[in-house]
Amino acid sequence: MGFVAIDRSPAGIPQDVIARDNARLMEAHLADYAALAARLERQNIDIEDIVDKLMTLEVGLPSWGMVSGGTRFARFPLPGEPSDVFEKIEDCAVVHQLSGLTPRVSLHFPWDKTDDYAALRQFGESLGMGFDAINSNTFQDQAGQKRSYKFGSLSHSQQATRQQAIEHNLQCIEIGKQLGSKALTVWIGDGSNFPGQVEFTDTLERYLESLKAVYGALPSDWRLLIEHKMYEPAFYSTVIQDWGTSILCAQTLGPKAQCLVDLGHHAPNVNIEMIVARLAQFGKLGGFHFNDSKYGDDDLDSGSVNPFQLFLVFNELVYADIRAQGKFRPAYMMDQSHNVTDPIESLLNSARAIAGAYVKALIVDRAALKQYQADNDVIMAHNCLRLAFETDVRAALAMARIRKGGAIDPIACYRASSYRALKAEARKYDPHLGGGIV
Ligand code: LRH
Ligand code: MN
Repeated sequence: MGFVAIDRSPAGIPQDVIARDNARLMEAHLADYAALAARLERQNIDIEDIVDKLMTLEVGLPSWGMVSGGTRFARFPLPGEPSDVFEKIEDCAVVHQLSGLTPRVSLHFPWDKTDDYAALRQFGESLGMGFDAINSNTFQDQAGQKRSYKFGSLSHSQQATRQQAIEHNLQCIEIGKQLGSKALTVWIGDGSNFPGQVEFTDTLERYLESLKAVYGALPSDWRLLIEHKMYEPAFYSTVIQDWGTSILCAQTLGPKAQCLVDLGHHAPNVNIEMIVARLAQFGKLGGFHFNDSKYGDDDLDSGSVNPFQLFLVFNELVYADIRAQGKFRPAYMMDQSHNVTDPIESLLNSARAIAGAYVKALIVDRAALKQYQADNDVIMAHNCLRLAFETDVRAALAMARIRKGGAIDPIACYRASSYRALKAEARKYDPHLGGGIV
């Protein structure tokens, strides 16, 4: 059975809308680009090198972020939001079309369950979209599920429940193979709310025994990404609570197991960029869930609260890539919850923030930085980073978008297309549709 396209409104943004909006902004853009080129040239940096490198940056989109997110208090659906995985991929294609940065979507199962994955893959490819890491879900009970995950999943005290969770992860790998994905992300909510509720060591041993079975089923060219999180839904202990536990598990499992860093999964003020450096140093940095937060796992737009931290993370990633002679390829993905914005606009903004952090990290004068660090010239070493962070690189980001057929001003172009309004007319609107998080 072929894929079921349920609405006939245009897929994507009409090219003439993009061309018209770019024409409106082109003269000012070229002036800004020339000014930035001259500024970087004074630092012996060729802006064309920077744009070429930026053209290789790819960030995966979270399928679950394509609908309005919510909290335990409420979710406020957006008219015209996707109602199934096909419509989610359509909207992902719009983000990629305008940003040029997001050619893959990361699916979550069973939230994105459908009955023909070959058709889904074909549909995605017809819109220029591929499939990033697959996310399993053993933190919710599905209708008709035999054994509950209330007291855990891969680390549950009872073998039968662990086996159920293992089989779900094996099914996710099978789906991923059909979609051309190359990684499985395993985040579990397993933990406890009371001292004494679980025995820490036994619980982690059960988790490792379960994950060994999942690891054993991975195709040779796949990665298993272990995602740590300090708390929630468990509020006293969490089985994979921090990067230390995650790297020990990844080292125990084998070379295909690596750690995924979700920026929101750490206590406030934790030095996440140093965690990134550590995981990269030991060859276990497999991927990211980019977002931002002020308090807990707020899943806010990347770079919207602490853009300097995002820059410092990319500063470590650029350095790790230099140390790896350019062969350092963690899976960059976003994991955000868009509770009060149009998800497409938030993802366009976030893709731009991520690209901006990367470009600013690329223009750090590393030779000067290394010398100032060797000389313990603290201020000059710090200012090497500050100078790069304070450089307005937006013209370089816009040039990369133009060269990928995207928009100089993605948000303005998206609004000029009336895409969401057209989708609100065309798509069925079900305010009770759960985006997954709620
Ligand atoms: C857990 C998490 C995980 C996903 C979920 C949607 O907080 O970050 O990556 O499975 O959000
Ligand atoms: Mn995450």
